[in-house]
Amino acid sequence: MPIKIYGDPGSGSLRRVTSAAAIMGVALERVNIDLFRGESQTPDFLALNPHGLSPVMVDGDFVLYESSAINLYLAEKAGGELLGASTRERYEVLQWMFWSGEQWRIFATLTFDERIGKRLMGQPEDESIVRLAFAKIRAGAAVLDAHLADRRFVVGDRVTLADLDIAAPFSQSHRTKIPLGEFPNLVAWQQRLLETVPAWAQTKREVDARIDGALEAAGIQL
Ligand SMILES: N[C@@H](CCC(=O)N[C@@H](CS)C(=O)NCC(=O)O)C(=O)O
Repeated sequence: MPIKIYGDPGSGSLRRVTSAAAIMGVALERVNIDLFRGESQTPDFLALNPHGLSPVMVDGDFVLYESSAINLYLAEKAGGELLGASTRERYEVLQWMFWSGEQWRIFATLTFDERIGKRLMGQPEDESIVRLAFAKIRAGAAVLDAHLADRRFVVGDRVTLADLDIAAPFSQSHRTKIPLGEFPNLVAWQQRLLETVPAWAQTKREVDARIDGALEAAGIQL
């Protein structure tokens, strides 16, 4: 039975999972959840994830949410080096994944909710939230930029789950205008990911088509 993954193609969190699965050659059966139509709030979906957030993975009778946990599950199942090539690298990958979840991605999500989500609902953005998020993003980006000054990838010499978790906020950055362009090593690393990891470039096209389509349908120009 194929592993099912529920999510919206515009979601950066789903992108982390679909990219990792494609890199590892894990086949996924996609189940589309239209977040703009509230499909993550239906009783059926809430039975899978009571937080009403996607993606959710279903493998037989095993249900798992949180993209990073799903990616760890798939990486352990598939083998390969997305979790790092050695024990030490594995802990470095985990360090960056936890950092991304707690200190980084959340501020990109806040910015998306304020700048895009609220606009789609006809509400004004709260500038104080955007200011706070930008300050946090700049602080994290400065450290990342220094880390990437002499590295091609976040850990080791090839793409790992750490890169996917940390790069995901770039999915919306040209729409939300988070200040990542101030950090040249970050920009170069993102470009390197797009050029050397075909799955990452493919999922970017998917996210862009979905979000740009939704904005166009709502008559919103950013
Ligand atoms: N930490 C969660 C974040 C999941 C998340 O924020 N998902 C968003 C899409 S990227 C969502 O489902 N939003 C629906 C909502 O807020 O109602 C993960 O990594 O899976």
